[in-house]
Amino acid sequence: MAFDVEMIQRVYANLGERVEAARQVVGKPLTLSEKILYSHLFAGTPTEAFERGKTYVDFAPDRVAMQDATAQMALLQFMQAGRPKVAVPSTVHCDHLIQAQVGADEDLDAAKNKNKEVYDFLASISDKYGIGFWKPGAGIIHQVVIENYAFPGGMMIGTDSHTPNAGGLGMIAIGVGGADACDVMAGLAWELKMPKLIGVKLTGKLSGWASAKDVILRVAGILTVKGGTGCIVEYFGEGAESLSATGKGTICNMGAEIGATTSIFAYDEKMGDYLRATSRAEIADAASAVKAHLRSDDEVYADPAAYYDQLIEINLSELEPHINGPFTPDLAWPLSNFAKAVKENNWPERLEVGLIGSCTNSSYEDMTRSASVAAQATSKGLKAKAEFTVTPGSELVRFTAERDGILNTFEQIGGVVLANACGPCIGQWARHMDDPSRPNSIITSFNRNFAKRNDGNASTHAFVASPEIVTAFAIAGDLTFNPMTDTLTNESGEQVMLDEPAGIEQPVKGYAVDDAGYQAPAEDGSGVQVIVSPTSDRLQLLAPFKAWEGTDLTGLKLLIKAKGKCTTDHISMAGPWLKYRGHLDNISNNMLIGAVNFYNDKTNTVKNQLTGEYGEVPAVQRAYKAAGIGSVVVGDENYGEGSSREHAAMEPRFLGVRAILVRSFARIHETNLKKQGMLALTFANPADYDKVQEDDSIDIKGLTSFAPGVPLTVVLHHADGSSDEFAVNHTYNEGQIEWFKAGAALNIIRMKQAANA
Ligand code: MIC
Ligand code: SF4
Repeated sequence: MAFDVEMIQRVYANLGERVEAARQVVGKPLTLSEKILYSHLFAGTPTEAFERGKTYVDFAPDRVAMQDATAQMALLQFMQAGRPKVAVPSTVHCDHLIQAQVGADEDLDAAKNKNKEVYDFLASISDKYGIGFWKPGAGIIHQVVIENYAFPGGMMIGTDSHTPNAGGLGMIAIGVGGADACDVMAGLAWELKMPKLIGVKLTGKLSGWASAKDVILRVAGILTVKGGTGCIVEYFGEGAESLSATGKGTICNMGAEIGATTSIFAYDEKMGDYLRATSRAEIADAASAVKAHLRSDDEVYADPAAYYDQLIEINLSELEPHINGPFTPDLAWPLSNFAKAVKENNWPERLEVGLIGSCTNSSYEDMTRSASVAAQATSKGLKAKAEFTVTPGSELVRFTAERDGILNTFEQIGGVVLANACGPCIGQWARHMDDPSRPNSIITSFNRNFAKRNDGNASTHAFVASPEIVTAFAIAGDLTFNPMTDTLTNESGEQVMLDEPAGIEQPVKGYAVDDAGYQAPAEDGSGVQVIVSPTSDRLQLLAPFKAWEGTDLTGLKLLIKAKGKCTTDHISMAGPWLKYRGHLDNISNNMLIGAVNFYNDKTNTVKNQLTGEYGEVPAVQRAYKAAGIGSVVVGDENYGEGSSREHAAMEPRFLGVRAILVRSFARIHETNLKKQGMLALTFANPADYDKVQEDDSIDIKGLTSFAPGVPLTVVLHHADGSSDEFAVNHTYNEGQIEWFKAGAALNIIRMKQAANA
């Protein structure tokens, strides 16, 4: 399975020279992010400086990681590129399609049965193209990557928005759509706008109930879900050095929730410890030898304000545990204010389920800290009053935690250990509830808590916290409980308190695993058959999207004007729909069904302008498509925030939507739209959103002279005969305009590949 030592040595061999060249062209000391970015230019040694937040840069990432729910579409696209093998080390991880129902073993067996066709497809396509395959049960992509592949100073992309988890090991790891992964696997450059940099200085040291998770919960409160857009968040300071590598990973992981491009920590002893504990001493040694290049220059640390575009300082010694939610991860409550907030907002006080683990929080340290709380419950005569589930992030963690009696400690208070998979984090949860419409509260140690995310129920109030806080709350069964100040009544009627958690960063006896679940690809995969049945309802080979017709677009219908938050979960829901992630036609039946229609405040009910009747969004759009009429989707701020799933861009493209016009976009989604040949436009004047009316026909003008930095024009023809005309902005560069013209970026790759063949 092994990490690619030679590749890492190559990166380190070039590092010194490239960093020095970058320092020359930039003309000042460098931050860590700049060092890594400039040493991964597609063109090799840096010869010019790039303006942050402005210039598009071509990069050459070292690795690609994909999870099963996004890999299907990524690899269906890769098949079209016409290459015999992937150009960089790549892996597939089977984690998203396992539903939590009863417990680990039964659920894993059920998933293997139910998803056989998809697993067979992923295994065979991996085998053919030289991709490492992690079987169902092996673990969640980000945990497996940090345990096996992440390395300080490296750069990777992954088809999942929480790819930045690898920043815990000092890697620039960025979440992308499958089409981007496809480019890199095809040996092409990967393009990104040079990110801005947010510095977070951590002083002091964590103590008591506070943990690494609380750092990011607090940062999310400060920056909000949009605050990291277009930025890399770089953590530094003595506080940073005191955090374990996996704690750092948790912080970087959840940077996705503030829209950050990625987050990162400099190489330090804690990373060395983790690399050694996970059998990668060679990498620790190699990294130590170049450690000056794996941190910012001293001048940066001495005067950070001069080098970062924004600077935040957090004193870990004063940091309280936080609980964020409900419904959005940036609603941050310090523990001491939380009970009051629960009461004032009338959130259901009774806690029904506490869920720990996931890719965000299932390190050995997390497990031991939570287990120390659970063990006290047992010794003090308490049991978990709420349901309590534990999701290990990988088989390595699970096996080790079982050996060390940790899982048993959870089971003693009523905990149920689920499969090493996403499960309840992504709606793969058969929750046992009398009445799903009843307002209720759950708390997780995961990262996201948008409405319906965990169990599909809009009435579930989901809160996010550290695993030790979740464990304490599950024991209390009450959201107004504060483990730092409150007592609980035990089985003998006595008042008892929970002591502060205590954990161990690395297992004393070392990590252990029987079968990690890895399958290496064939040396020569040319004879391997990739199986896609033509009658499958889960997999469908792709047909290329049509090229642009060469004219302005006129007479488009407004499909929906989405109101408020419209995340990728609203655009292409997960949960039950994960099943169709490899079948574009079938999954398109979920397009925008979660978005709220501005005109009637309802979901999945929009006016069909051809009949005047209201129908479901996908059905109305299919009616436009059948009539040969294009349409436009209008949205609000941060449209498409959340996940990297490109289905949210491919579905509208496939069904004939021509433009997405919003107040602002989330980065990954905007790129996904561009890649698929869709027009991604923003109102030059955000107030023009209000001019859009339900019966509008829409023209988009200026496409024949479509050029970088030049706004396009939108004309709204209202039903009463009046019209409005205004400018709309875009961020397409030359190359991206070519994608639009060709119908999709992939069409260009295919043409190039054919020309080379
Ligand atoms: C998520 O956490 O929302 C997911 C499911 O992992 C997604 C990817 C997906 O939609 O498949 C993500 O974060 O990118
Ligand atoms: Fe899986 Fe949840 Fe992590 Fe996404 S955030 S990779 S769904 S565990």
